[in-house]
Order: sequence, then C-alpha cells, then structure tokens
Amino acid sequence: MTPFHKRDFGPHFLWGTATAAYQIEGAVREDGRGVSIWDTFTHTPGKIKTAENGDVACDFYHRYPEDIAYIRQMNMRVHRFSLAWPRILPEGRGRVNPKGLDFYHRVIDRTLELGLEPWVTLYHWDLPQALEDKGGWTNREIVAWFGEYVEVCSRAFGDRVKHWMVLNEPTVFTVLGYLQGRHAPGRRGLAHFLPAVHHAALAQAEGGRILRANVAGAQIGTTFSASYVESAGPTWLSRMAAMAYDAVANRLFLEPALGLGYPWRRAPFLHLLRRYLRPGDLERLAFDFDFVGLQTYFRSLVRFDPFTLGTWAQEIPHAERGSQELTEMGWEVWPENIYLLLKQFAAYPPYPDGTPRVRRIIITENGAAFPDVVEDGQVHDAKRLKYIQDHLAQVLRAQREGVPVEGYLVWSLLDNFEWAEGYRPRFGLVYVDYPSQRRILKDSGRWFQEFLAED
Ligand code: IFM
Repeated sequence: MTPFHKRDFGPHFLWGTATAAYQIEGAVREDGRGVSIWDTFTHTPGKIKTAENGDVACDFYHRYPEDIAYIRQMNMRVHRFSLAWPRILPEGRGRVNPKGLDFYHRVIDRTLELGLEPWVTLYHWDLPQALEDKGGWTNREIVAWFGEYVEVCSRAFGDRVKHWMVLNEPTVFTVLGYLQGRHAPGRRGLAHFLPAVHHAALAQAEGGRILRANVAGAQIGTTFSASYVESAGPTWLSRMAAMAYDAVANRLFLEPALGLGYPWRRAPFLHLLRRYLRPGDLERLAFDFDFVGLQTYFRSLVRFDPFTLGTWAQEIPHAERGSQELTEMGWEVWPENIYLLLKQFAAYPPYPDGTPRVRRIIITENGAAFPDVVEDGQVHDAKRLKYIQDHLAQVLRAQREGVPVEGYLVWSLLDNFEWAEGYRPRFGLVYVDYPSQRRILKDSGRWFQEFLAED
C-alpha cells in the first residue's frame, strides 16, 4: 500500500512519460534525416562505453503506434517526446524535409487519437552536424538557426500541439558536450563552454518568443536538470564551493530566463560570460515561461577542491556517501532531493507587479535505472517502483506546503539509449528486448495503470 492516492495530488495533476528522439527513434538514415552530432559521436571509437549507437535504438520510428499506446494503457495523459532537428532540417537550416514533418504529424495524430496530450521538446541534444561544423552552440549565429527551426516546427504543429518545451537540460548539454567532452560534440574547455552557455540561454528565450507569436493558446516551458546541493563540510571554503556548484547546476539557465541575469554573485567565474554579451543581451535572456520543467535524479554533496578552476567544487562520489542504495547509473537514491529542489525553485521573489516568477512547476523527468530481469515474461522492478513512489511522496509533501507543482512525467516510457553509457542502464516503465524489439510492461508500469485508474 502506498501512503497516498491519486486524488491527493489534485484533479488536474498531470501524469505522463518522457522520451527523446535520438534515444528511441533509430531510423537514422531513413526518409531524408540529416546527420546529428550524436551520429558522429557514437561512431567515433572510444566515446560510448559499450561502443553502441542510436542507429536502431527502440525502433520507435516504426513502432510508435504500439509504444504510445502504453501511455494510454498506464492511464496517463501526457506524452512528452522530442523532435529531431536533423529530421526536419537535414542541414540544420534552409531546406525542410517533408518526410521528417510527416513522421511527427503521425506521432501527434496517434497521441491525440489515444486521448493523450502531446508535449513537445524542441531540442534534446541532437544538433545537426552541419551546424556543429560551423561552430555549433559556440557560434552566435545559432540563435538565428535555432529560431528558424522553431519557426518551422511551431507553424507545422502549433495547431495541435499546445505544450512546448524549448530546451532539454541546457546545463547538461553545455557542461558534458562543451566543457568536459563526455557527450557530443566532445569539446572541452571554458573557451567552448562559455559561449555555448550564452548562446543556449539566448536561444531558450528566443524560442519562447517565437512559440508565443506562432501558437495560439500555447503553454510554453523549458526544462532544467537540477540536483539539490549540500556542502560536505562546515568550513567557509566548502560552503562557497557548494554555492558556486549550485549556481552552475541549478541556476545558470533558470535565473536568466526569470529576468534575474546570470548567477555571477554566487559563482564569480561566470563573469567571464561578459566577454560574449552584446548590448541588450541581458534583457533578451528573459522570457515569461508558463511553466518550468524540473528534472532531477540525485543530490550533489560538494566539497572544496583547489584543483577545479571556476567553482572550486568537487562532488563527493555517490559510492562514497554511505548510501543504502545506488542506481545502475551509480547515483545515490535520496528522495528528499526532489522536495528540496521544488522548495528552492518556488522560492524566487515575485516580479515587481506581484505575479509569481515561477508560476507552475512540472517534474518533466524523474525515474531510475536498475538492472531488470525477465522472469516468465514479466519484469518485477521493485526497486524502480519504490524509487518512484518515494519521490512522489516528496512531491506531494512540497505540494502540500504550497509549491505549485502540477505534474510528474516519468523518465522514461521505454528502456533506451542512455548516451555515453549505451543501452545498459534501463530507465523504462516498458522493458525493451533489443534483439527482438519485444516490449514488456514492467511492474512499475502496471502500478501506474492501477494507481491512476483510482478516482
Ligand atoms: O537519459 C537522460 C535524458 O536524456 C536527460 N535527462 C536525464 C536522463 C537520464 O540520464
């Protein structure tokens, strides 16, 4: 028995699942799709732990009717998915690929036909390679390239799609892709990272403005990776390091969007961003989003580290924290993290006219990877289910304390390609047997089916 009911979350609370194009679609060479930075990266030896790639993935490109039906079967309402920029504009700009648009029209049709709401993410990391060849996110022109892509998508789908998210986790794709080189496009260093941050932050707001202009009745959001940051020690240096880490992990893209500018007081090295600012940019970074997408999996316990330039912070490895449980990703299970983040996100001061800065929060991703075993055609994923239930209890706790959290989307609908980790970590409510592409609804998915069937 869970200590809560569906009705405790309120009649309008949104339930659903989230996915991303490159992680599930496959069909990378079909119907005129262009090459993305993830195609290039996964085919470069040594980049992916298991030497795997997204060429076939879950074959969602062909199996989407059956896959979307699982969301309906679980009695959920929201189907969050992302559009692949190179499917729609194979060279990133200019020529539109009608077959790419057709595919997403079919996905949207199927979603609506099942009585679900399509929630579309515009950018979930699969930048067209042709644009990376011109500098990618480090080139300021990307704000216009991205704007062109948003124009095409909003005009094509805006009559039927009313929920939009501009970027997925900009901190993650700029830190891993342009600072540490662990994700595509594999660049390293502040000289790549800082311009990428500024241009992504500008594109985030610009995308919002284009959607507002083109889509009548749109609900516009964008999503942020987050991890509640704690200082591992009581010293002043440790607390300063935790503050700078929090600035990068939780505030770098959120605060400019909220009209608060970059969090440079908390992380002085961010003043280096000024090098890329042009007159009027600070105002252009702001956009009045209808909702904020919060995505979280773990907390960050941080200590002072004299060798990490910039934040002077180092995260204590999850395995060294004495936690009871680590997920397949090696992440500590610590459910209170989601509650503390919800409180932090909701605590921003209102705009001068009194309207709240953060109006609604949707948990646009939360979930866990654990090793799954198929037994007699079933997957008894008790650990995943407990992780989700414990996190939901913390979401409810925050909501009861007045935080405007109005939805929870599970990462993910299907097991899928987990970027540099390959296919080993399984996050799905639906198990995917990759060689046969057979699907099995896991116990966690069955739990949602029953839980959400309640009045
Ligand atoms: O798989 C990713 C997703 O693409 C972005 N958010 C975190 C997930 C799990 O690592």
